[in-house]
Amino acid sequence: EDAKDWFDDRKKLQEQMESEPLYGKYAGKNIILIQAEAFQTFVIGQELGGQEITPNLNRLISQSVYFPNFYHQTGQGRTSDADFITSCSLHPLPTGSVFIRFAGNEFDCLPSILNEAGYDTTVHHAYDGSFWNRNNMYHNMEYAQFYSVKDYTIDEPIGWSLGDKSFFRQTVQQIKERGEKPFYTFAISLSSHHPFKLPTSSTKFNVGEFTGTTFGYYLQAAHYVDEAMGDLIEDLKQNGLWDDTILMFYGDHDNSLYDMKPYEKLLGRSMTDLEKAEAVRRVPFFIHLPGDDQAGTTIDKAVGQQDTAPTLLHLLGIPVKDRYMMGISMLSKAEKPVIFRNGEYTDGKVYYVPGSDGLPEHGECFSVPASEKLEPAVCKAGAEAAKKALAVSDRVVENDLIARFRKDDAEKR
Ligand code: GP9
Repeated sequence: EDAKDWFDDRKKLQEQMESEPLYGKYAGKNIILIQAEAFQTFVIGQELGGQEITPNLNRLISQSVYFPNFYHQTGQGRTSDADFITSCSLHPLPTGSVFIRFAGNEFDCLPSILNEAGYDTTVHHAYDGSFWNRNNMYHNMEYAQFYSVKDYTIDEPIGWSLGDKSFFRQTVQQIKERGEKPFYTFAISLSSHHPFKLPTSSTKFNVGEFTGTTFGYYLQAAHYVDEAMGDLIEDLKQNGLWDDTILMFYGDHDNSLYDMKPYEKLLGRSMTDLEKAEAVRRVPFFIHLPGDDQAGTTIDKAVGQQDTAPTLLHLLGIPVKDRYMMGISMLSKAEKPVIFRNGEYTDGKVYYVPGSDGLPEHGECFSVPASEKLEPAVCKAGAEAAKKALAVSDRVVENDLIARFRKDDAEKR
């Protein structure tokens, strides 16, 4: 009942989008959602030796709606957590991955919602279908089809399997071969996976003083992913799929490089305590709308992966308040903090980092963006609300409460 009350309260924020601009404006449009491996925000708009690291993404962002304060919210389940948070709008678990531990439970995830709305829903990832228990979880999420490594020709071997350039090219062909319905395509890239080192034939990007370092390999991998994205856009245009498609892009989690010195070297300045705390949380997110609608719009509010599904439903005109999702539309005027698995949170005005004992009075509270240390009391109520939201999510996931909520809802009708 306590968890149900939490959701009832959240619904008040979620329903605001229904009377806001853009609600339902893109109903029936195709959707491509790209989850980019270990792709962090600091490479966006950044130059190295006079060259842009991500020229294609920079251009695309200028034609899109961009969220510079978007954060990943993953835990130990890494890529699978990003997928779960984004598609199902809940928190990951304190230990392990929902995909592995609770793949049989009921959730309100995008594929089943979009199936009901008449979409053809597919997920594409050129790796072993059993990794992260994807075969089972995707079946439960009700994707119409999961294209795994066995559905791809390995004609560009990179890292764990197939290079992103070929992966995107073959994914476009797979979409084309499907029927007439509007499509929802979720594509998970892989080439920028740790340890990032690409074959020399795949990258000519000169990383100067970072040459031969893991950080340098990361920059080269990010540049390669950017080229793959540039090729994907061209391919979609050539195949007549660009004009009627909403394209969304986000980074799944950090790159596991936690020494801040190379970041400071790249930026050419020292980073504030806040920037250091946030560095591993910031991943890019943008939405390209058909016809370059809303091009150049920047929305500054603090948002996270959990808000992605509600944002997409906002554009399609599908209410969120009838579902059990924790996020709210990023396009809505409604606001709420972004909560991280370790109890950190930010609402765009403060950024809170818990102490080792988890007590708010022992945590650190920063002003955003000035990075001034505030009295812990300023963040106390937010820290407690964050703890509560995480506990509600855990209770829901671990006890299959959405199944129970739905049963109760049906009985009341
Ligand atoms: C492999 C890919 C990597 O299929 O999803 O997952 P990660 O190791 O980044 O969690």
